[in-house]
Amino acid sequence: MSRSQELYARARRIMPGGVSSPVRAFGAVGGTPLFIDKAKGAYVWDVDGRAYIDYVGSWGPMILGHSHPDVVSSIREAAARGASYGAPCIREVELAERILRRMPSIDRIRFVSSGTEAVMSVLRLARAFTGRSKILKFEGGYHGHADALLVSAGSGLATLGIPQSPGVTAATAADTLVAPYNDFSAVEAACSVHGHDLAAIIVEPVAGNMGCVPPAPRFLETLAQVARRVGALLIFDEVITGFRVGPGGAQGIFDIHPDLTCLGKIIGGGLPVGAYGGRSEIMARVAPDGPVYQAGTLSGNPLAMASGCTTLDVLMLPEAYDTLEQRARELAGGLAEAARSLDVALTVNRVGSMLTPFFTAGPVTDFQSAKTSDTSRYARFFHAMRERGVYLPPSQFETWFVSRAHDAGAIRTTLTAAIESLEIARRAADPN
Ligand code: KE4
Repeated sequence: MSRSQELYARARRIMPGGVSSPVRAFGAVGGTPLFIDKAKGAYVWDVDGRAYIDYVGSWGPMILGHSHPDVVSSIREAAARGASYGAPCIREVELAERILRRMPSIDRIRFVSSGTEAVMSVLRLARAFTGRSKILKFEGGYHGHADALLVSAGSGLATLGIPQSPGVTAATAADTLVAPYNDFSAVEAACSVHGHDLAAIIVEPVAGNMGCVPPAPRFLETLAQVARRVGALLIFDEVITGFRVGPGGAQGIFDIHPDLTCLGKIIGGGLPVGAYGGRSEIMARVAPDGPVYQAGTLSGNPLAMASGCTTLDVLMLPEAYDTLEQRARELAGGLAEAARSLDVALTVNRVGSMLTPFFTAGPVTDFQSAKTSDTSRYARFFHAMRERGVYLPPSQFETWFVSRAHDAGAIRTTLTAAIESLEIARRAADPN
């Protein structure tokens, strides 16, 4: 029995699924989750001492690679000055200034401790500001586990949501509309019927939670126009894309100014963080300036703020994004080429250093087309890559993350493993 298996058995006795977040339990790919012992650069080591090139990257935060020396020392220094004060500190002002310098749509910002907290707060704010109830989200979009967003599409084009989890009430779900991603007519349909009561449209400007799915040309501009026309707010959930796809996030590369933005992951450099921000007149409603209540014991935590400041500083060094782009392009191109040479149906979607190879002929432009992927083939590929020292997201419907630490050698090693793993995945499905 491996050490991971021992620990997993021990954890399952006292923790639901033996994990602190469901996707980590390997439910979509089978097998025993790896317990990670340490991480450095592009690599993680499991508790059995095996090394892996890591494309989970803690689901996005570790864009510099793990244990970046500057980030580690900034956390160490901050810890020596006290882990948490429950009072304002200079680092939260410094991180706020860094973010606002790079995201001009954000006039004012509030820190919280997770992406979920950022999204649930921003929805309350949007409803308070507009005096309306309905929210429009997109099928396959994930915005954390706040009740209002654990809502699936009903049947039909743009429908009133249905609860995606027990414990989410029908009444809550009824205020959430769900439309297919990249579906202009569905957005128009939803807004023509519900526009008068629509508080906000919330979107991942590059979807990451159905796997990586880019916005169709003019999709984001259309959302901005429709929101403005019906008097709703446009919310970009940039928890993944914020400082991932470029120095100004998705709103920078697509040149769209949402009314409100949610951030997380990278702005904490791996420590617990979230943030929401936007136009002054909207943010002025947030307590204690305004009546919209939102609070948090560890919001603006000095360690997370220090880690975020250093992460953004290193990330903004010249050619940082060029290198990320080059490595991710090499990886995506190499995967597509390997699949072509082996006659494996594979569609590789990529925006910057986030990408997903879908085991389908494609194209993959929304959740329904993503779901045409052969998930059992992905599972076989996942384990073949794991056996060859490459650690991938344990689900077809997640995004791979390339970091600054993934050098040319790591990409080459990954592609060598991928050629063998694609063949294994293909053969296992077509034994003859
Ligand atoms: P957290 O509450 O997990 O910090 O953030 C929620 C969230 C909000 N918005 C977007 C676009 C997100 O991707 C997330 C969280 N992403 C998942 C990965 N698909 C976190 C991993 C997990 O749930 O364990």
